[in-house]
Amino acid sequence: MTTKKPSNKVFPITTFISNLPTNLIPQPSLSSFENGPQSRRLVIVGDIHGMKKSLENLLEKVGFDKAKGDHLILAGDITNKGPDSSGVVDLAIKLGASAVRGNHDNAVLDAAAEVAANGGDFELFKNLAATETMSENTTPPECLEKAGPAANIKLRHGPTSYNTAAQLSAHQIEWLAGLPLILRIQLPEDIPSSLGNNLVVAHAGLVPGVPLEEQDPHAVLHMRSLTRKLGEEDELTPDESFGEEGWAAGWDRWQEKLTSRTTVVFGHDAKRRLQLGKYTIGLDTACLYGHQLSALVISVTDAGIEHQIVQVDCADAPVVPTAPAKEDNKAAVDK
Ligand SMILES: [Mn+2]
Repeated sequence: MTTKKPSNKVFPITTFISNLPTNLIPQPSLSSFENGPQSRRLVIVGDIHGMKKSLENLLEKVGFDKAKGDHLILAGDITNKGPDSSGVVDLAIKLGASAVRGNHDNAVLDAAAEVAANGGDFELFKNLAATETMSENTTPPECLEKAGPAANIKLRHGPTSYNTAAQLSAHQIEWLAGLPLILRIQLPEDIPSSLGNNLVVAHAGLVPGVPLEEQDPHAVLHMRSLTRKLGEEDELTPDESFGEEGWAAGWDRWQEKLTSRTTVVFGHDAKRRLQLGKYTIGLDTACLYGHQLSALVISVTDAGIEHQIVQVDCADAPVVPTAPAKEDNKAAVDK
């Protein structure tokens, strides 16, 4: 068995980009009068990572009410690492939430598929992955000695992803697998908007100047910064490292050059916490590590489209952060 893991893999994509259905998009009160509730809001929540109590507290603080037409959108990394991924997915399904896939959701899906393709024994994979992280002097669990040929499996993930995958039901896995990587939201036009009219949700980021359809799926799940190709001023490549500035700064500069501008709502960058750019809103405020869980709440009034940030303190048992460099080497897929 080797400890070297294959490079990051994107679990098969059923939908790369989806459009939020028109009936879920907040409309000015006059036009929505005949079509349904007038107080529709979009509530977009950053990286939850199975922190269910924090999510419940945030929805309570927002006054989230599905019956009044509020719609929940999750910006990816809904699952993994935290205490109750299954409970969070259950709640998302119950509330009819929309969401995009995060790199951790992707890892959980891939781990589930890997276990299923190799006999379906989650306990074995959890133990194998845990053994990889043990010191050389540690005796492997008895079940591994009995595993025989199965112990030659080259693991694609760390123990956390197998643990989470084992907790999710087939229905929950199916829901996660069906999530798009990019969610496009066309806000009402011809009314003032604090966000513009084109809104996109993507977990990690997008490369400026590249059409949504041509974005690299791996980068959409993992990127944090942009690298400029030497001598090619407009050629930017996505990078997973934090870089001197986040990709969002480059996105904001690019939008200034355009007539039709797009605001991106994203997560993934817990280190930079809340990011309020001109055309970028970063919502990963490190709830997993004991900080805050954040929501972007978009409402439409007669005055136009307005948005605000609502936050709660972490209400779940936090996870101790690992040093990024060390984690990079250990389990590239699970960052
Ligand atoms: Mn992430």
